[in-house]
Amino acid sequence: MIDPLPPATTAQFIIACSNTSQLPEGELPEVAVAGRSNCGKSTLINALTGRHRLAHSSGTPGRTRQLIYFAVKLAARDPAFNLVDLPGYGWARVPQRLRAQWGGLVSAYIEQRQQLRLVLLLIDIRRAPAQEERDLLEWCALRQRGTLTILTKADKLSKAQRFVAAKQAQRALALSRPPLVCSINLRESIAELRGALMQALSTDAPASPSAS
Ligand SMILES: Nc1nc2c(ncn2[C@@H]2O[C@H](COP(=O)(O)OP(=O)(O)O)[C@@H](O)[C@H]2O)c(=O)[nH]1
Ligand SMILES: [Mg+2]
Repeated sequence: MIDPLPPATTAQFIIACSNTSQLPEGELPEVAVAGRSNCGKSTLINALTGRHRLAHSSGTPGRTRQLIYFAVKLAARDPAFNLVDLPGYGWARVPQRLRAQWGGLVSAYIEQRQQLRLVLLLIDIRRAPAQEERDLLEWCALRQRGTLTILTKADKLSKAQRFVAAKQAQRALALSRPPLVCSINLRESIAELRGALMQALSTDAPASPSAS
């Protein structure tokens, strides 16, 4: 058992949205969490906030097609933001097929949501990035959305294998820097992710591709 990070000052479920008219009002910046089903989205949200049951909605049918909002403030001195758990995707070429296959809700959200600051793209470290991940990154770049790619479940590989996987993902996705390598069992990787989020949120304007 690792020594956990301090739990977030605030971490609470706000709303599950089935359409854009339900998106919460207000100016809070948002960080969206994207990735295939089972890549570790909910688990990472729990680890980030130090609330072990926060995001686990398995066994709640329907939730998998909604945008799940959590209000988060990691520490007293940190900015408040909304963390948005996106439905697991199965998308293809952008933007038309993305719209059709991943659903109008997510594409409308990424395209239009003013306060969206950062899209976290999660990929299981044991899987090579696929076209769908390239498509999402390409589409976010077109929409001038900042992105951060995260390889999850790093504890499943040795340190040497993790390094190779990160290099391969960086190349496959044409990333300007290596992806963040995370595991809920590696405390320092979660601390690093917290730091990256706080840095992204400390900029005044939505991150542009050139800034990410
Ligand atoms: N070993 C390990 N398993 C993980 C990690 N993160 C997630 N998992 C497991 O991966 C599975 C899917 O995780 P979940 O968060 O439900 O994925 P989601 O569908 O993207 O929300 C669960 O069985 C988790 O326990 C990790 O860092 N290490
Ligand atoms: Mg989930």
